Amino acid sequence: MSTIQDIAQAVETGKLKLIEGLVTNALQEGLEAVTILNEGMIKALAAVGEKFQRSEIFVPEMLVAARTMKKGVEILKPKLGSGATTSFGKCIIGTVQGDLHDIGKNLVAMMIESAGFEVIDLGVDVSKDQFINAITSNPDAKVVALSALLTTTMPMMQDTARAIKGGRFTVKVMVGGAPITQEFADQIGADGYSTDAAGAAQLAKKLAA
Ligand code: B1M
Repeated sequence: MSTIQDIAQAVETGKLKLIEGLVTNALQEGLEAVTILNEGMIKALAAVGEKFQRSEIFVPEMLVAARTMKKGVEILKPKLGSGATTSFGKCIIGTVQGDLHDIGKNLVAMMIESAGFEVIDLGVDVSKDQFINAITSNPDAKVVALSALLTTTMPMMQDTARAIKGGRFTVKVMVGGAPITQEFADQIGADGYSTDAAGAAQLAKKLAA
């Protein structure tokens, strides 16, 4: 029997080979995908971050934990979407320049897609100019979603949001990521902020309406 604790332990210790079986078993046993994600995986990565902060582990361990989580999310993906059929248009998403974290951004992209958007994912380390080029190439895009996980990349989020808002674009800008707050979002002129992926999908729909 796979428990949430087994899954959390596998993510925390980077047991890449075990995660697929553990998540598959947990789903077969009736555990909800969203519970596995929130209680098993996201909490485990938070614990990894705390260990890193205390210098109990280092970047390679953090990386293997991230890969293990990504593998687990692949298995959960078909179960996490809402299967919405309404079309809300295009959403451009990316992690801002200098920032390589993409697990949260990918979850946000997945939830936004399943809420009924066509998602254009620019990936990680996306410069202000790359965002502007994507908006120029997709003038019908409704929302641009910027993610940042590092306090050091918050200024880049600010530059990007301000460049978009300062251009002649109708697209709405939403922001999120662990260090981002509503106050910061207001300060940089973003149209919206969400703390998590499910909230981000709701927000994107509201902004696109
Ligand atoms: Co990094 N890292 N990391 N890391 N890493 C953090 C963020 C850190 C908090 C760890 C710590 O010290 N406790 C710390 C940042 C400290 C700070 O800035 N104050 C940190 C550091 C320091 C670093 C390096 C600088 C380490 C080094 O090299 N010395 C380096 C930077 C590299 C770079 O980006 N240039 C680095 C590297 C890495 C790895 C590559 C090893 C790996 C990332 C792998 C990957 O993403 N492919 C990694 C990891 C895994 C983490 C932690 C452990 C986990 C991040 C994660 O994926 N969480 C993280 C610690 C932590 O977060 N507690 C840490 C799970 C994910 C689901 O949550 O991304 O927060 P999150 O997304 C959430 C919400 O934030 C929100 O929704 C998501 C789901 O609910 N959200 C949005 C995210 N984007 C949103 C956008 C929205 C709305 C909501 O709208 C647009």
